[in-house]
Amino acid sequence: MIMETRKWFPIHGQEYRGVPYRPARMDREESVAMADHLRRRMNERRTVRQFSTDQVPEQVVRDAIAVAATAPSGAHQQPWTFVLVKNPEVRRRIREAAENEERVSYAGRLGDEWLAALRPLGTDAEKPHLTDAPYLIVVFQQRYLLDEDGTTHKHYYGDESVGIAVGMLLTALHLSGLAALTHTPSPMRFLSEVLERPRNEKAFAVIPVGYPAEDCEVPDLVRKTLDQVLVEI
Ligand code: IYR
Repeated sequence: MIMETRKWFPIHGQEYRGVPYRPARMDREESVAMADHLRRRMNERRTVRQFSTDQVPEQVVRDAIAVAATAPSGAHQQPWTFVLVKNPEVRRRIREAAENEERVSYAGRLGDEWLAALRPLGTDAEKPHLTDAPYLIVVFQQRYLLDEDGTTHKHYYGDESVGIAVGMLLTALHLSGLAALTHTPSPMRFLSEVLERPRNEKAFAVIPVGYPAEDCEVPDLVRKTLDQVLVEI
């Protein structure tokens, strides 16, 4: 038997090679019911900033990352790295560095208009979720591909690709019963240092994952209605 080793990425410049794709068509009722179910379930998702320190099943977190890694990406370059941080000491260092940046941000670096936009969320420079939540998923964007021999290849639509992957990650975590926060301390360069990432990667978001604290509150916000976001032509 010939064992074919498939590379994770076509050799640069490889010609197109198609394989059949024939997913079974879902029947109409099943499709409508699933869409309605997902809409309701996803409407229950809230960004959580107060986490319980309770452990969550690691397999659920790993599977959610595997879901994110199925995201479509520019030229199928899959320009993402997910760093799963469980170590309390590393989480403590991330919290300390993030709070140092956030203090400067909230003290005025963000500017009055931005601070006013954040007021309804009730956020501040204190980031206890970074040490309370049992996991941090730090998502890095590979700005370019760095080969083992040091050659680089341009990545296309990196922001969009990683944004889509993060959306899928948040969806998978929520549907698996876990709470998350999309945290973007700025600037995020300290994450590359603390987590010793290579020079082609830049931090995209820090996502604490866990269960909401027993006394968790979320801001009293409303979502736009479908009418407000959908234009039909
Ligand atoms: N990065 C800061 C500020 C912040 C910015 C936005 I835009 C938010 O939606 C929420 C917070 C922080 O994490 O507090």
